[in-house]
Amino acid sequence: MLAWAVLRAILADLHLGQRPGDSAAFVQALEAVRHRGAEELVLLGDVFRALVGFSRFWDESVRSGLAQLAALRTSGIRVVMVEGNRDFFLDTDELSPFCDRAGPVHSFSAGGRRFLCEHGDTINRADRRYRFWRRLSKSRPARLWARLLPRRLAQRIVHGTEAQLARTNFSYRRALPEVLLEQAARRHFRAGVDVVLWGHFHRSWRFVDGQREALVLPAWLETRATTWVGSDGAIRAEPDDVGQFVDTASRSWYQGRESNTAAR
Ligand SMILES: [Mn+2]
Repeated sequence: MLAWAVLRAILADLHLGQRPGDSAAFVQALEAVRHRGAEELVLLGDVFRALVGFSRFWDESVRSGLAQLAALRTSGIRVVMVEGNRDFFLDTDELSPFCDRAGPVHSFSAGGRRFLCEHGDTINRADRRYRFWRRLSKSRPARLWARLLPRRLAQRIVHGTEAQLARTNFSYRRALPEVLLEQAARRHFRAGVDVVLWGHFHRSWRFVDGQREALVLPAWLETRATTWVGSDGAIRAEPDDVGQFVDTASRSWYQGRESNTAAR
């Protein structure tokens, strides 16, 4: 890592609050982000079991995770949230102390390469149940309900949301939709993107086309992996046994890990 200047740290699918000890591990991960001198932290979606932009929905794990992000910002590091399927209405004023920007897509360039970050939950277009649920849950009426509902009811709905997610996403948790991922990657490549970064699927995958590449990053939830992007545009994962991003053939780091029990 000598002489390799880190610009960005990327964490995907943390699901904070889902596993014991994850809060302490998150603090450590952010400590590493500071220590490496990253300028920006990109959260590639699904930071918590669910994150709604209105504070009435926030439980203790959300509040403590957000406090960590606020502290990171205080130390001068930008925090970007890419919206996942567990994230709703991230553009509220209530969330603004905790991130510099939030949205469905984030892009940047490094070392002359153009990067595009998306969560990846819309890649499987065939999953109509999920697409319906997504449209409904992120709609204007849903937003209005979220603002007006009594707190306890609101929190019950968030917990119900998790159960709903477990059902709707089931149809594509068995295998990565590799053909759809490749198609989506090629669309982005044609639009001038050099590197596409996705989360959501929880395991590593890579597609290379000449100088361009698309990566599915492993879930932090299961691997505690941080992905680093350097000033030269190179990408590295740590710990590196979760998938070597650099100088490997495209198929070699498909992990084939299965986890049918947890909702993505
Ligand atoms: Mn997801």
